[in-house]
Amino acid sequence: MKFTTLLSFALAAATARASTVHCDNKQTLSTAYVGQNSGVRVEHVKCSNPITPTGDTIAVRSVLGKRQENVCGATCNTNCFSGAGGGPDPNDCTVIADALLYDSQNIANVFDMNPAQNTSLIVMTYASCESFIVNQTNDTLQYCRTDWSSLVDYIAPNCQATQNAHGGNCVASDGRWFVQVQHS
Ligand SMILES: *[C@@H]1O[C@H](CO)[C@@H](O)[C@H](O)[C@H]1NC(C)=O
Ligand SMILES: *[C@@H]1O[C@H](CO)[C@@H](O)[C@H](O)[C@H]1NC(C)=O
Ligand SMILES: CC(=O)N[C@H]1CO[C@H](CO)[C@@H](O)[C@@H]1O
Repeated sequence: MKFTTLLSFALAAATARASTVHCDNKQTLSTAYVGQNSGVRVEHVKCSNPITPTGDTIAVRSVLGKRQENVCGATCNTNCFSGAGGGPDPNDCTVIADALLYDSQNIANVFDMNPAQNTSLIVMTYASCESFIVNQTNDTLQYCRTDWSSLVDYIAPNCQATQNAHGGNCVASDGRWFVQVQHS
């Protein structure tokens, strides 16, 4: 997949961020259970503050004239959160990745992150693992479950204790979205 080489390259370079994401006035607007055994929780969450990659100061971008855009396959840069301990069990993350693949075949591969529908922050949780995706623009972005699945499968084992890490993220090269994997 397109981002794989870029991920490997970026992983070596950046490994110095904490994993805490701050959500003010958290509202969970919907909850569903997905995957083959319906064991993975999916929530649409609303925070009153924008969710940005931790320790990152990437400016939020707005591309004029694009109210809706499919960003499947877009490149992103991986950062591991440094320090061993307190990260998710990669085996639990695999269950999330598998649920995303299952849903890609049984619901749809493409999904919307639509600010107007409160779907700009989607959180998936299974046991010790949580992965979320954030739309950092005011426009609707569409992303592919197969890509999200690949990112979870990549970040979880490559940003674990044996790498002196406890989860990580992948920030879109254009700064418009990011995916994070962390302890639930
Ligand atoms: C979005 O969330 C707000 C609560 O923060 C709610 O008032 C509004 O109806 C929601 N919109 C949709 C389309 O669900
Ligand atoms: C997004 O919308 C909010 C609320 O309408 C606004 O405050 C903010 O400046 C907008 N951000 C961008 C990048 O357009
Ligand atoms: C969940 C989240 O962080 N949504 C953000 C999407 O991007 C807009 C524009 O920057 C923010 O206002 C939202 O908070």
